[in-house]
Amino acid sequence: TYEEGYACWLRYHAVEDEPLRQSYLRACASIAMPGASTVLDAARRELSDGLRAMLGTAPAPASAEDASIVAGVFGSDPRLGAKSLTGAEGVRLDEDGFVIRRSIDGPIVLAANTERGVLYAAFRFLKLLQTGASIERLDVTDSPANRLRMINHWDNMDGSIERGYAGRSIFFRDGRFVEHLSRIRDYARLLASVGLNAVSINNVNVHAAETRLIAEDLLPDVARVADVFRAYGVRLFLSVNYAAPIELGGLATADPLDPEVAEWWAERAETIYRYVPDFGGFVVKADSEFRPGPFTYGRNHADGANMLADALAPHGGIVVWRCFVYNCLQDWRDRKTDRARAAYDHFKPLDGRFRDNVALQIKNGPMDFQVREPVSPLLGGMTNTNQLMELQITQEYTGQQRHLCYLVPQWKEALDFDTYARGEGSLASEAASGALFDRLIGGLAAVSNIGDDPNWTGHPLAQANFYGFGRLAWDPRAAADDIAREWIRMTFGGDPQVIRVVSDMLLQSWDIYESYTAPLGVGWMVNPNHHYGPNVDGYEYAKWGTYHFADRQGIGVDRTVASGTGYTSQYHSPRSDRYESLSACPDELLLFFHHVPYTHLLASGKSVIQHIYDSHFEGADRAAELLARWDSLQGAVPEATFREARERFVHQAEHAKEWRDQINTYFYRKSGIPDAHGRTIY
Ligand code: GCW
Repeated sequence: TYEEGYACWLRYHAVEDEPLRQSYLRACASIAMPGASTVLDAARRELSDGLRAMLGTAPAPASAEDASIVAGVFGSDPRLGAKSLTGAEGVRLDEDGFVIRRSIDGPIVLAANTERGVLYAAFRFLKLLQTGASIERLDVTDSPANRLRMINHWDNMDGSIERGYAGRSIFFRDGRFVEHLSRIRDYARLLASVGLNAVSINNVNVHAAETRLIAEDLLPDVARVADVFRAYGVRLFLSVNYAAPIELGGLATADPLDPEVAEWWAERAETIYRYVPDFGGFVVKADSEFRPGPFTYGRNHADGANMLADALAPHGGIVVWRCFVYNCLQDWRDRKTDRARAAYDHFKPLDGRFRDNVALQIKNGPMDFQVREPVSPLLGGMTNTNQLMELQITQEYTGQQRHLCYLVPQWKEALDFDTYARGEGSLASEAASGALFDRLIGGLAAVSNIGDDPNWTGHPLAQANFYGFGRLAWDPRAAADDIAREWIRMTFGGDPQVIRVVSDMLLQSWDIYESYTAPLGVGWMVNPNHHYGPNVDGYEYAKWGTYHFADRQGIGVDRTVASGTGYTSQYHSPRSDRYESLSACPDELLLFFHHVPYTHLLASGKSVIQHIYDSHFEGADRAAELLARWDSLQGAVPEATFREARERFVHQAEHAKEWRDQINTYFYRKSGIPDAHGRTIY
């Protein structure tokens, strides 16, 4: 049925273990929630609906003295305790943090510093029941590692979604906002349930129609949507067009240092806040892929961002300024220009010159969400500037939600990456959260993978990426396998076979996808424009400067200081030395950093060419096994979900063969070196 996939991980399966259900029922017999507000109402509704679905009965309303669950803001009832900055074991409790406590025979207490924290406590409590935990005694204290936990939509007002693979926009249709907001409300619930607290609803490529989102005629609609999100603790942001003063305001310039321009933005900000008092701020893609920006006026990106920041500052808004700035027109003969260098080259010199309410949003890798990239050296490269790490949930280069690719392990590698910015142990996740350099604003942002498909994400298992991003934005230390297992339990229930099979499939899927696509970190062997399917030379003969430089001798991009673009020097030592050295560079990134002959021996002991053949033959076989493993779950997962995923696994198995054959034949013909095992290469 429609609902099966629609509810995602909030399906609230009935608890089947009877003794457990009885113990839950006793613990959840009645509830008191002092206070009234839209956010508290949401928390109340979630608890009541969730418990009813799982236990058969919702808790009865009661007074705080008698209730078995007491939930609310610290101090709003004596049983909730006083406002507190630390929880169990001295854990810092920030504005979104919460505690869940229960001592023997006492009530269950869900308490937080803010109403939003209470909502998060409610979802966490429900999750304990969803995952079959004991709630006899509870002492949970939790606080998010990141202040900003954000989703970016690339939705256009005509209803299309740039790089969207799950239907049309849930916000816009035919140039207007959708009329009914119930789906947006359901979306807000999903965001809040994993602790996400910010959303930008329109594409960073802001075209004519979306430029008008900050105009008076559309702001009432923006406000309606913001109201829906606010009830779930989510702040709304808009992507803005840097040239809006010209295109919307009729000014002659958008020069950030022109006082008239600054005044225009200040006035715009004031107007926006009249409609949306807690408006989050602006997301800006400037001077990137033909979008306008401060470069047009000979200004730099600090000039550009600060002017907008000053307009928002009086109202508490922030500017999320993207660092995806590069020269996208590079001649193939030019071996010095390097797109990977660009973000660092542009922004590092400006470190310390951005206002406190600016955060630079940096893609996890220096190129563009490839299957495998190193971590951007800008994370941890700047010490005096707020940073956000940008991830891509939508699977632009990772199978477009037709292939299975659970991205949490990839994100974990980026988050756990040691930047060495302040010596060993300087994790990229802490550069992003702000903890590394004591910044006030920090966090994670990610490009959404949802659309109006009945199951939100097209591939039913792609919901795990949406869920996983939320979990990591809250707690970057969470483990990929734990996240997978809890998502499966909440989505499909507690069948051990389903948990085992699906978690193995998820956890291996990134590796499988990597093995049959572009090898050893070189990336980009896709069709230009739509970015799907194998096309080894798709970018090699285009002007975007994303070459792999394969010729009859070898392949790879020389990014060393010694003989290449010098990109490796953007990292701190010893990271930089490791990438610079041909022998120390990790195999999986070899072709990202070095140009080598096909006969070069990897650390694994294989030659590059034999590695390409082996990984592609194995990868295609493993893709076919995914289908067989999924088939073993027929009857154990909902029928609609089974079918939707099966269709995709059939395609993936076929498409993986196409990848295998195209890549293998290409390198066989370039190198002239046959496969050591004599397998079929066309
Ligand atoms: O990955 C590229 C995409 C573009 C996108 C751009 C960006 C929104 O192919 O579609 O534009 O990145 O991140 O700005």
